[in-house]
Amino acid sequence: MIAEKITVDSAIATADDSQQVQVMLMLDGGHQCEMALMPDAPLLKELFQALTTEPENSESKLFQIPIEEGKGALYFPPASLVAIATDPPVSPEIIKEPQPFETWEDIAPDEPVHHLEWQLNTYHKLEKLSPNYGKVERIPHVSGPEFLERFYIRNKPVIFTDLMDNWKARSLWNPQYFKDNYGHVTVGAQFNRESNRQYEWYRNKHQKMVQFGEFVDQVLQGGETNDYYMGAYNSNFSREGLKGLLDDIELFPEYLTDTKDIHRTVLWFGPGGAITPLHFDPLNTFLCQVYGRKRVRLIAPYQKHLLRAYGNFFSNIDLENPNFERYPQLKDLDIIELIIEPGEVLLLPVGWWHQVRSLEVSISVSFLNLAFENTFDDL
Ligand SMILES: O=C(O)CCC(=O)C(=O)O
Repeated sequence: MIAEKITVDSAIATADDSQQVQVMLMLDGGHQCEMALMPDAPLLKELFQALTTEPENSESKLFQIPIEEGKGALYFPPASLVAIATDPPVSPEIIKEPQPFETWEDIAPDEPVHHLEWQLNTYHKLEKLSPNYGKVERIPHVSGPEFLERFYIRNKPVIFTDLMDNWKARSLWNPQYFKDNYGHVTVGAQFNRESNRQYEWYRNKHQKMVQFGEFVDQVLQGGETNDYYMGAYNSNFSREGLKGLLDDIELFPEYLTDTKDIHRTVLWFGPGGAITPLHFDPLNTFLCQVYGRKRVRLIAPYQKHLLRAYGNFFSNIDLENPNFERYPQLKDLDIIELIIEPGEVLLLPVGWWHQVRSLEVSISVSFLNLAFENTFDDL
């Protein structure tokens, strides 16, 4: 093909000649086309864009450039532009290929939060395909790495049946033992819980100090009730007078940090009928059942949006009496119900909702000092 030079109608540039840039376009087949443009002319940007776009990504458009004082026009597709020469050189800003994601953020709104719910429901649906869905395994202890792999990192509850076999507490602890050996010690417990459904949220109002012996009498004589409980936040393992109780429990060397941590170990003691309302913990914990049995109702974290959560960790839903009329979404809730027996240890994985009822007078210990990463983002 014969090389041809076309001079373009400079009417497309502005009148201020001194600022104009002389632009020479080299086209396929040796054609050249010369024109004068302002350095910030949109056409100049588009030409550079055509030059830097891969042919397969270039739009199916034609450049149309007036020639011969507007009597004619030169048409060419972006892909036929081979090079651009300018005098003087133009700023790199004009040459820079546009970054699609810089502009995408401006035009795409944030995803509505209900899209997260779609994702959570999808995980739930997939999990339900498993024949083991909703079952919590009961197993003898496994090595630390196996526990990590099979349960901890998978955020999967499990019950260990033999972890407490070497605990003196298993044979020693009962209400009478507490009274006989620690009855004189002042301990923390919650009272008057039946006057207020949100007794965990308003826990400070209900927390009182009492002689351990008096509390034992109340538990033994009061029958089934949720009115008083030595539950969360009692700090009783930190009390000097109760230090002896720590000698009766053992750490799980493969799963827990290697010293007894009085600030991250909790003593639970109360009558049948004591209820810890529905909540989740922002870390993994072990609930170790020493005496009596507890019913635990569990809800997987991906059902959180059904639970009317408040105060970061709590829910207004009572899993023992779900109010389907008021909260119709509860029909989609899958409640995993299990009973932990004396000597069993339940891993309550981070984020799992749980509501716990003591089925009879009950004593438990929970550990928060797991040996694996157990600190997560603040809520
Ligand atoms: O045993 C209980 O009453 C509740 C235990 C519990 O909720 C927990 O350890 O987080």
